[in-house]
Amino acid sequence: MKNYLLLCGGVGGAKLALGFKNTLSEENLAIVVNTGDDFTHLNLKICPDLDTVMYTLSGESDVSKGWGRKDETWNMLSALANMDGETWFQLGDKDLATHIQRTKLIKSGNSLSEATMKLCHSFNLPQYIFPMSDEPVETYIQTENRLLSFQEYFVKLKCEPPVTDFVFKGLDKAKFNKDIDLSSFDEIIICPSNPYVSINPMLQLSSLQNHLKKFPEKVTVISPIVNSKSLKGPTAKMMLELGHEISVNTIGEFYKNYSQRIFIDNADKENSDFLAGVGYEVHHSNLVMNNTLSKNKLAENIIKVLEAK
Ligand code: FO1
Repeated sequence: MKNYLLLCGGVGGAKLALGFKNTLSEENLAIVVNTGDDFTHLNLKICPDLDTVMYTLSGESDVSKGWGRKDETWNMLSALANMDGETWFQLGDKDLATHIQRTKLIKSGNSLSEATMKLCHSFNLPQYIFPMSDEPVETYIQTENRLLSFQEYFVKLKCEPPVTDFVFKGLDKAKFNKDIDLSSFDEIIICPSNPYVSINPMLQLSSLQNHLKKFPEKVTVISPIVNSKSLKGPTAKMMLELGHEISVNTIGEFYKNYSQRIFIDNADKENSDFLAGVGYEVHHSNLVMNNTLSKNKLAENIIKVLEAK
């Protein structure tokens, strides 16, 4: 069996990561997760994408929301609301424990990678979830009037302001996770996550970017756009605001310097010729993952193609 590295954002990427987890043995899998959405809120270090992947892989996620924990209670949040506290970013009681523990681990000298490993251990997960970097990279959304921090844009303003650009702060000091030896992976999968705010922060880290550009034959993109719609979140809305067509063609153009293989949904077959013209080997599958079976099936289809290479 080959070794697989997944590059993953939050909700959409986590679904495919679960399919890979259910299909591969743990020594063949590593998942590098976006940390550009991380922020400090109520003095707590919050890493939404790491949490989403950790909860999803451990069977602890709230599947209907995509983020947060299942069987959650909200006592802290309603007590905070009664005090006119800050409640726009919803923290459930069980989820809060994760942020308290992570903040404590980091304040007592652990790196984000070490804190992630310890948290994953408490969810009975092996060590295959890694933050993209131990140094902070912060994603900002440029809108017509203001530069918004990511969570302010995403949660507080519900992705409403039109986007004109993205800014990633901290890149001068940030390095790709040193625990990941890129040369040890046979295949690299770009999960169906938002290319602009979930995958692009990682691509800005030079050692990862250089590796993908050097070995694009090892890199497979899974489209987050299906039938001219985002599988999840604001990808399609952002595409439109940036002046691009909402289509798998735009995904293909975005990753063309990093990858030579793309999986698109059966509904987008008519775009295959365009993508082949851009230089991709094009594969078709059902990319809509609305239950465990479809998550596993997609992972199996991708692995089957890549094992046969
Ligand atoms: N997303 C929301 O839309 N509203 C929330 O109140 C919210 C709270 C939250 C708390 C912890 C956590 O780990 C994630 C949370 N998310 C929330 C999701 C998250 O902010 C976004 O889905 C990602 O940043 C985008 O990938």
